[in-house]
Amino acid sequence: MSLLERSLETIIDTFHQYSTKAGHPDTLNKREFRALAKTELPNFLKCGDINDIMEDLDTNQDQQLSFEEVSMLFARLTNASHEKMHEGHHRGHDHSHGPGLGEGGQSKGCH
Ligand SMILES: [Ca+2]
Ligand SMILES: [Zn+2]
Repeated sequence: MSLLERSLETIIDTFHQYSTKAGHPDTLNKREFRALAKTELPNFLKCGDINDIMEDLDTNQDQQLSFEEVSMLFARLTNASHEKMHEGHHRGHDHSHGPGLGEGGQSKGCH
């Protein structure tokens, strides 16, 4: 598999590592989502936002996050990181990137 394909499967594997901890094995409850966010997204997600983010992602409001629901977050974070890379960096023919969310040390995570 290519690096990109492996990266996409890593997202699925990581989701399942947390979704299988309690309750329904294929959804994240609040606790599982908090654990995933803290451990796996310490640089990309700011601490205080986790409850709001979960509410926002839970589009069918069943207090559980399906893979489909949480995949919106991964898409948004990827996009936000690319936007960050372009702060002060051109998008044109001299296209270049600064640090993304992970490298920029946007937050120190929360423990
Ligand atoms: Ca849901
Ligand atoms: Zn770019």
